[in-house]
Amino acid sequence: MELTREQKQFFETFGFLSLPGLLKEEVGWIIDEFEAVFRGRNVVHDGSERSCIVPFIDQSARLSTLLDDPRLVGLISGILGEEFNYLGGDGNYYTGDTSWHSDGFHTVGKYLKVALYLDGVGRDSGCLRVIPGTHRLDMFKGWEARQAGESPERWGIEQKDVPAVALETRPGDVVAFNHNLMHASFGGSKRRRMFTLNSCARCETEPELDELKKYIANHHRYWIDQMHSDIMRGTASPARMCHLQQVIENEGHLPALSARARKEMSEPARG
Ligand SMILES: O=C(O)CCC(=O)C(=O)O
Repeated sequence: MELTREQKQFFETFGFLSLPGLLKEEVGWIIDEFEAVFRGRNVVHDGSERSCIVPFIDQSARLSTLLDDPRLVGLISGILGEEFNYLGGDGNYYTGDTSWHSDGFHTVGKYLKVALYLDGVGRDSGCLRVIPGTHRLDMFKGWEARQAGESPERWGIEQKDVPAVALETRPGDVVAFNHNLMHASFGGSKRRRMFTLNSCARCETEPELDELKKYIANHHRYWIDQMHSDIMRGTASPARMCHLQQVIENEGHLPALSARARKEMSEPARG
C-alpha cells in the first residue's frame, strides 16, 4: 500500500492519520496473539492500573510479521521514508482515562506511533483524541494548546472538554500520529486493549543519532537490554532487518541503564 500525496500532506499538517479497516482481515488472529502474549507473560490485568508489555509485537513471531505487512510498511514508509527504524512499541490493557500529553517532543528527527485498538472505542469510550497541529515545531513556542493537561487552571474546563478530534475506531482500523502530537483518551473501560509500533526516520546526522540514542536510553524504565526481542531479530528477513539495523548499532548504552533501573525501581514502568 502507498499513501497518497494528500494523505501525506494531511499528516504533515495535522500530525495524524486514520486508516479505517486497514487490517480488518487480520484482526482475528491479531487479537488471539495479543491475548496469548499477555497470558504467556502471566500478566493478570485486574483493572486497577494499566498493564503494559514492551516491546510488544516482538513477543510473538506472528505479530512480528506485522513489520513485514505491506500495508503497515506502506503507511510507515509513506511518512518516514523506506529505510525507517522500528523502535518497538507497547501492548496494553489500559484502565480509564489518559491525560493530555505528547510522547516527548522531538526537535530533530521524525517519530511516529502506529496504534491498533482491539475493541470498538468511541469519543467517550476510550478512543484516541488528538489536538491537530500540536506536533508542529513552528507552533510550539507560541501555542498553549500544548498545555492541554492544565485545562482546568488555564481555560476552566475539564480535560475531556478540550477541543480535539476523536479518532473513533473498530478492530482492524489503524491510527498513526507524530510523537509530538498532543493526545489523550477519556471514558474508556478498565480493559481497553491496544498496541503500538514506534518508528523513526533513518538518522542521517549526528544530532539525529543523538536523539535516537536518547530515545533508546529512555527505555531503561522497562528493564530491557535491547529494543527488539530475539524473536523479532531471529525471524527477520533482509527487508525487515533494514528497519532494525540502525537501532541495533546504537543501543549499546541500554543494558547498563536498565541494570541501574532494576536496582532503583520496584517494577518495570507501565507506560
Ligand atoms: O489510548 C490511550 O489511553 C492513550 C494512548 C497513548 O497515550 C499512547 O499510545 O501514547
